[in-house]
Amino acid sequence: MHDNVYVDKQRHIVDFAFNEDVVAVFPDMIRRSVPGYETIIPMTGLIAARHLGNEGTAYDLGCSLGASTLAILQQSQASNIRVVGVDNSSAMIEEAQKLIIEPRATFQCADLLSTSVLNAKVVVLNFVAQFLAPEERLALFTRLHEEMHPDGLLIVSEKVRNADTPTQNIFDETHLNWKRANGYSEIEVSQKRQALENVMKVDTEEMQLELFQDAGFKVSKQWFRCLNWASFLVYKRFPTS
Ligand code: GEK
Repeated sequence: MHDNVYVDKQRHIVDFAFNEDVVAVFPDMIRRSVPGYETIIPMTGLIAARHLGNEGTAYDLGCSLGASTLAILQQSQASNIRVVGVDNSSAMIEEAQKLIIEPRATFQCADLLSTSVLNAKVVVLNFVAQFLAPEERLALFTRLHEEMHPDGLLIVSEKVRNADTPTQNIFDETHLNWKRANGYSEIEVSQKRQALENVMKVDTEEMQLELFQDAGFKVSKQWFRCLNWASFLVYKRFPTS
């Protein structure tokens, strides 16, 4: 279904929320708004499936409709793996449960800030930490580090910003042009931007890497970047192969 959430001029732009209106158009919205989404999701599946091997649990925190959950399951033949999708939007979880009917998948409607990932080999946070308050992020990553399997791998994708203004302006403007090229009108672009302003606080790439290190993770590698969208592989211990 085509994303038309911000087509009509709205008198007050309410803060962006993952409600029924957004759920209905979500795959179209995210594909046309997040550069690299269509690379990051299948790669998440490949990387996570490789890391899980024959058994183990992966959590897909902030799973929305379960795109990463599905990508992992599609890339693994192992019957002893489990993927748990977690989202605090009941509209998202209800739809994900309808879309992904697979014995290895379960979904929970819960706040990821209070969801245990005990012994998880893989935890995916694709475009979700950016919606958390900045002061909550270190505590979250520290707890994930404590709870995960000793061989745990985090896959974190985020919107980032540049510390230097010229680069930030070039990337920002190119992103807006990309959205226009993807069919969004001026009014859609500006209303969505206003709606996201209060709910999305983004860090620089350097701040992201520092956050993972401060939380206790040994190795963080950025494996993808397109304009201001980046994805990181974050290891609890040094990977050996
Ligand atoms: C994808 N990962 O398709 N607890 C649980 N869920 C949350 C929380 C929270 N505290 N805060 C936000 N969410 C997905 C895309 S979308 C990204 C993730 C975007 C959920 C929120 O309900 C929404 O479904 C998701 O995080 C963010 O790869 O829309 O830009």
